[in-house]
Amino acid sequence: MAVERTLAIIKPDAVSRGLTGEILKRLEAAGLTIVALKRLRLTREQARAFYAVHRERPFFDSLTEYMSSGPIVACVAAGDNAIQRWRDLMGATDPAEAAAGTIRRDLGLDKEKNAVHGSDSPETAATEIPFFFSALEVE
Ligand code: IDP
Ligand code: MG
Repeated sequence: MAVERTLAIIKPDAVSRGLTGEILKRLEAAGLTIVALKRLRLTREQARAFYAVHRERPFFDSLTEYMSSGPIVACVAAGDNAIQRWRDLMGATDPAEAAAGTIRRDLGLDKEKNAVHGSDSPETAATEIPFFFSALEVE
């Protein structure tokens, strides 16, 4: 299987609660490799651009306000089947519905403030990674 790359984000609710290390530890413990990493704060406009696919959804304004409310940690994780493996580690969107032992179940606050983001397909990863990282910044 080819090595894949996925964009992982530690969202503001998790960064502000000091969960960055715990989440990166889970990512690495699962055998994924961190090939790029940065901490930053999105502007409202940048958050709206990143989540543009959701612009018609009722939660778009709240989501983009929240995602620009404080610092995030963006990471490129690499490994065999990295996209699906990171989605499995994250768990379902709503922490209340996420499987036991997943990041969202253990650490998420609610369906919006659910601790982490992950690309959902190779096509999405191919646009989400360059949103945050230049080619020079990804190993
Ligand atoms: P995903 O992050 O599991 O891929 P998406 O459906 O792509 O879920 O939604 C993107 C993000 O929007 C979610 O991670 C969550 O933060 C937020 N979100 C999704 N659905 C809802 C909702 O029904 N209410 C509030 N926020 C939501
Ligand atoms: Mg999604």
